[in-house]
Amino acid sequence: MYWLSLFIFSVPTVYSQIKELKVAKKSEEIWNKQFENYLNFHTLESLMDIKTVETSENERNWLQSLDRGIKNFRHKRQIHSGSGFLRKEIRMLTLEERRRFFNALNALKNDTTVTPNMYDFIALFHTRSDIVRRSHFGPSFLGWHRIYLLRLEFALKQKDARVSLPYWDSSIEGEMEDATISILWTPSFFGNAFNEVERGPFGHWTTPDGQRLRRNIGFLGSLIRRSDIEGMIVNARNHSDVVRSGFDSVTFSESTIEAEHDNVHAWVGGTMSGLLTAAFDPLFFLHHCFIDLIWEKLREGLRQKNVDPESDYPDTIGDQAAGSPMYLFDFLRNIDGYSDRWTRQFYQYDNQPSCSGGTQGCSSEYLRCAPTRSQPENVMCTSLTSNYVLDVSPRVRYKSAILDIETTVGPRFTSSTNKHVAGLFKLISPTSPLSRSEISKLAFSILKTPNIFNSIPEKTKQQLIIRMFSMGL
Ligand SMILES: *[C@@H]1O[C@H](CO)[C@@H](O)[C@H](O)[C@H]1NC(C)=O
Ligand SMILES: *[C@@H]1O[C@H](CO)[C@@H](O)[C@H](O)[C@H]1NC(C)=O
Ligand SMILES: [Cu+2]
Repeated sequence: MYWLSLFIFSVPTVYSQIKELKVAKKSEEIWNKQFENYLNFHTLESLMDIKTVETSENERNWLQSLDRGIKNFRHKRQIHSGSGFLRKEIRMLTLEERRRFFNALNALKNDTTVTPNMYDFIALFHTRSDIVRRSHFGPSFLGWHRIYLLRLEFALKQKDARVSLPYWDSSIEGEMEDATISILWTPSFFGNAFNEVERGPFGHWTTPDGQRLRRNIGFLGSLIRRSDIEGMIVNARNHSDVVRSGFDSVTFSESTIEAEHDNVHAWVGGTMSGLLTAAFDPLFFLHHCFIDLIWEKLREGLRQKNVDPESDYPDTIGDQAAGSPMYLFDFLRNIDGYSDRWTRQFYQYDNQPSCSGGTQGCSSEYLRCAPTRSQPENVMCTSLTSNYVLDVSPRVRYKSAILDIETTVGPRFTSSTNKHVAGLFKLISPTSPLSRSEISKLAFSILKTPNIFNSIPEKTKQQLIIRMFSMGL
């Protein structure tokens, strides 16, 4: 189920609640029509049963222990700037820090004192349509996820007090020629890039409905470019310019933080590409941590324009309004998520990896300064590639693509599906390593999937059809 398909999924059950957001019935119908061809409810059926988390007393106590610090945020009189913990890019951690982080995640996953386990207990909140609707598509997106990340971070700290949440700077991959061979997709970092995740720190993980984590790196979506972030920060006059204002503000050309974030979910593919399944892959939290960093930079930019990011909450009615309770964290109001205190009191961000100041290796053995796609004349930090990257053979990519097409076909908010789709076309050739029936299956899956087919350049399409014809498919 792709990102945003929740919209369709949730319409019957939450429509009455959506009304107060004034989403016109008409636009809902347009949405339905636009996407009905793409939708496939397969992956959601099993989640329906587990989407409501019943909390026992034990579970409530645990949640309270996690949220205690968050709850007290308003009572601290003195704020010592820079006294919080430091969030670093995953490749900037020492080996020891990275080992501790992965261990703490696994300790949460192994701890079944709450149901089904501590990690999934937190992730399951992101599968509930009521919660998800109130924390996406509008101005609460930024503040809500900031608090959600803190909840996981405090859980990690209960397992190992020295662990902080790292972020994944996906703009590094965004500058690579071929990000599918980035060091990230090795057992030392996140494990497999394609198909089921069988290696690395999450190699044995399953979701509560018994599925392995899946990825399909770079097949759809797009990564955040440094220049896009910088442009957004320069151009934003206030938060209203960069946040959505409801379902019907979602367009194909919007320049919002949430849209940028959607595209990265799609780019990772598999588990991460579904709004309701994404949080089962721990990469979710590192991705959102980077989104939160971008927001922090944007807030600095607003301050320089004499806009106070704490009080600059877009005019909104309904449950994403400034003064409405923050859903799931209803001891807070939505506008509390925009408070400066979170980054003053709780955490700060380490500098993004950079080549300036003579840090030859970007202060990481996994990064190096090199010419990049967007700025070939300049050097920027870019990820090392690895011979140990898992499963990038054409056959594996083919299987992964088929699986993603079959199980998670949906709308995609990017006009240009990237070159990996074009790469798949190369498999549709007489010299392909695939069997004839595999070639035929792949070709027809692409043809039958409008949002994939439509995003392919016209010329490539013609080539595809000619090639299929000449192969007698
Ligand atoms: C979690 O459980 C797995 C599988 O039983 C085990 O291999 C791993 O060492 C455990 N990790 C932690 C941190 O408890
Ligand atoms: C954001 O800026 C625009 C343009 O200056 C303005 O029209 C709008 O009212 C501002 N929004 C808020 C919430 O201040
Ligand atoms: Cu989310």
